[in-house]
Amino acid sequence: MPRKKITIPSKVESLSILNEKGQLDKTLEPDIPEELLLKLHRAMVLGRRFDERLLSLQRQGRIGTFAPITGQEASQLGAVAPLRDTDWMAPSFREMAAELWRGKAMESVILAYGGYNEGWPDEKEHNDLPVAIPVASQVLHALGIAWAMKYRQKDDVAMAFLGDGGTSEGDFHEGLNFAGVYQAPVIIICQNNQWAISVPRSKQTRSKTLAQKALAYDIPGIQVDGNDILAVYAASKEAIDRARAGEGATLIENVTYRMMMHTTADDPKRYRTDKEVNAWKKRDPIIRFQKYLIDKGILSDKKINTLEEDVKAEIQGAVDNAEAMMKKTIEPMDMFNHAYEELPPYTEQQRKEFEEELAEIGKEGNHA
Ligand SMILES: Cc1ncc(C[n+]2csc(CCOP(=O)(O)OP(=O)(O)O)c2C)c(N)n1
Ligand SMILES: [Mg+2]
Repeated sequence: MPRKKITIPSKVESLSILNEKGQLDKTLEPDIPEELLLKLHRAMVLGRRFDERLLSLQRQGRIGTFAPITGQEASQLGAVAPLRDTDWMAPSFREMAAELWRGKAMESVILAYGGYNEGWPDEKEHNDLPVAIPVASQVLHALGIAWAMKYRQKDDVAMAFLGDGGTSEGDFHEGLNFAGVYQAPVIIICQNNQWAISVPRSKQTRSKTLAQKALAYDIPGIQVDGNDILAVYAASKEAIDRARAGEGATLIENVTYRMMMHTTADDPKRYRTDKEVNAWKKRDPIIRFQKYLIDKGILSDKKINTLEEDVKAEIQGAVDNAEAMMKKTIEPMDMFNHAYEELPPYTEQQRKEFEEELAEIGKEGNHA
């Protein structure tokens, strides 16, 4: 029997449109209307400033632990911008800017991070799943929805978010395999932010790119400069259009950087250098995009200052509203109302017992 090479008909591309100085490769410039460009810019600034405000609220003990998104604004907003409202998004725990873009209120983010049920999305309002903490589970969630869309012959698509660390999980590989076999309309956005808590990208996998992991499942994989919003938008739009046209799944690796701590419970100074962080500061996605918009003649320093003031006031309004909501009596029975359409018998039993207990406490005039 001969021994011969099998040709694998796939390749991995890498895409960058704005360089690190914000200069444009005109041949690759996506056709994005001015209004959308400015809306994206505003969303990036809002995401950054809100992240900073959340961090200060957390440090003052006004909310609990959360995962900051600073540095990853382009990587998530460029991905969701080409989605339609009826499409689906399955976020992990680091997609705050994308969730706001899709319609989540800042008040909900504050309430959720403050530990209030009321902060989680009302699925009737938009087609997004709540934040899912189990790493890489988002791939399976989005895939299930995508498969359902296909089964129902709808042309809606689903987008999953996960991190570089997530690509080492079984869920990620099972999801890609299933998506390939069933040609599911799912777009998997891997935000490669170089760290999985304290595990660096170099220890995550020997693969040269994360995008190439798609090839084993015969799915297109592309590596994108995740701090270049034009490149992220272009790659995502292409993948979304393909999925909608019935051509199946895509894996997109957005190369970016987690500028802050993993969560507010982490101290990154224990495992990474200032030199590394400073090198990435030079690739700030907001500054690069602003340079592009200024060169295009649709943004100026004056407009940026006005926008900053505007965003600050909007954030302050949301903080005030959320804190007023926190002061209102919260309904403890609510915890039974979100997980199941019909409660399983043992949970129903717990619900009854809890109800009785609350009634007892009420009788004693001891309602804490
Ligand atoms: C299945 C599972 N294992 C472990 C954890 C604990 N954990 C939370 S985030 C995280 C690292 C995730 O890194 P990455 O996928 O790169 O995402 P990033 O936090 O960088 O956005 C781990 C191990 C978890 N949430 N779920
Ligand atoms: Mg990571």
